[in-house]
Amino acid sequence: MTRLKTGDIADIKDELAEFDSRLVSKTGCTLRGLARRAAGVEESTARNTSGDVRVGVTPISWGGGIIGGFSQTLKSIAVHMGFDAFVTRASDVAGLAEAFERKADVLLMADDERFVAMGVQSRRVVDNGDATGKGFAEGLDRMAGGLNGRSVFVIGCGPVGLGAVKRLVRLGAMASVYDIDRDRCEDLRREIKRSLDADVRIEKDPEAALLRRRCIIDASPAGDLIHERHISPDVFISAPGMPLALSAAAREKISNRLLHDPLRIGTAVMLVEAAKKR
Ligand code: 2YJ
Repeated sequence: MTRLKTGDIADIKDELAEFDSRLVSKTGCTLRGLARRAAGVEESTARNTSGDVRVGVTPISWGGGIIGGFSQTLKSIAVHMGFDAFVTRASDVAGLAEAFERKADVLLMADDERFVAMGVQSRRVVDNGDATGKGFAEGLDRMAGGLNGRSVFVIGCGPVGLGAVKRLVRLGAMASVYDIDRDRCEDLRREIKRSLDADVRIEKDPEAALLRRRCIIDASPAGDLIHERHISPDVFISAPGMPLALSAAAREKISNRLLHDPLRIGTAVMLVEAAKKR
């Protein structure tokens, strides 16, 4: 998993309204709307439409340490979505206790290994990888005009790729996957069979798959995988992977048919899922 840097997220909190406008033009959904769809929560669910859900964000100093602006950015995403949110004054265990004492309904925190939202009442633990995968699959569905019955190529079989494939199956898409580690492909395939009784195809040749498929999710941390030759006018790419896998020329050519974001979409889906009632 890529560790975010201050520069990756520096502009997010001041540009959420602009991000929403761009997201609406690509997908027809705001961040909140996309997260609700990905999490399967009705627009009319009052608990998620009002500010009666309190989100406590706790900075964590373990490992690589606190990333400047990270917690404030998470708070601003939550506030933008209509939640009542705060960042704890203390970090780590003291901060977690503070969030609880200040009556947070959702606890949000990340170290170098995991980024989670925990629903205090629901006892749900929502992982960023799973939520990000779901959010970007949903975004691709909206951007490409529906994925039901269509083939989608997913690069990367980690938690984000798995979350994406789970959502793709629910959207009626046929998923194929590739990972440099073949065992991870097999693990993903087994898990999808076990949890959803669905089949996933494993691609052996990523270059051939990139040339053949029109709907692509890049859930890998590799970067520099997708080039100009892979971008025909009917290609749509949803790219949660950091760094972005598209070359500058590919990015230019794909124009508005690319969905990429380091933090907002995954966090939004986490918050909606963690705030769900049991
Ligand atoms: O609290 C802090 O400021 C830090 N402990 C945040 C650490 C953030 N964690 C990461 O960057 C993880 N590697 C994963 C983030 C996944 C985003 N898609």
